[in-house]
Amino acid sequence: MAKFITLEGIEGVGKTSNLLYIKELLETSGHDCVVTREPGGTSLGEALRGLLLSHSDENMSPDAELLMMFAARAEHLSKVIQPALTDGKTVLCDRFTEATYAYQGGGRQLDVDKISGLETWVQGELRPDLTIILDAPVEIGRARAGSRSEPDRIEKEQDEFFQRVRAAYIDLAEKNPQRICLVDASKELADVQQQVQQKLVEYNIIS
Ligand code: Z5A
Repeated sequence: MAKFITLEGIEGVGKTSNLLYIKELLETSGHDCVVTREPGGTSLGEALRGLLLSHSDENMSPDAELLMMFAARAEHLSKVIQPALTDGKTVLCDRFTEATYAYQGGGRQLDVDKISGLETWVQGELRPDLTIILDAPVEIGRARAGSRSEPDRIEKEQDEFFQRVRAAYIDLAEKNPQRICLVDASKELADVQQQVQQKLVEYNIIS
């Protein structure tokens, strides 16, 4: 029964809004769920998240950013994700390695081989059973995220950065259809949730 499910997309597409809905669907189908997030999910991971998303304008080298994402992930896998899966629980994670391919690979234009090397080192064979990418045009995501709060270090990037992030997500879904799917998140929330439910059925996560 244990499944590893991740939710992805550019900022403001509705990950937070859909996470609880997915948890409810999973629990109704008998999954015992652990909900977590990246970067974060452990005390070290949350401390790294604070550094990664600080409101500072100080530059961080793209390699340092990449390595910190994977440092947080190594801790998260060892302390939370692997133990939960071993215990038969379903892990529902707000972002995971596909975010690294999209943001550090697409957005920062880092060499994808660096990312896949770290992925293999830190995760071994482990990949999510299903990754749902909530996809919407950058203008929609940014408008929804809007004036919610002061933008963090990554949210301060220009639209072109997020266009590359979105394109990288679409590319991941096209290349890995067996475990990564897109949902049209530009629609109303009820419509998005219906699409999400259909994907969970299609990928045999719920019946
Ligand atoms: N990051 C990275 O670079 N590399 C990595 O490897 C990892 C992460 C793991 C983490 O931010 C940052 O870390 C992220 C990528 C980077 N940086 N950026 N940008 P995060 O995931 O914690 O936060 P976020 O991406 O900025 O998410 P968000 O802004 O909180 O957005 P969201 O959770 O997707 O959206 P929401 O809060 O559910 O919805 C936003 C608003 O839209 C809200 O008012 C909703 O009520 C509304 N909404 C939601 N859905 C709809 C629909 N369908 N219609 C209308 N309105 C809607």
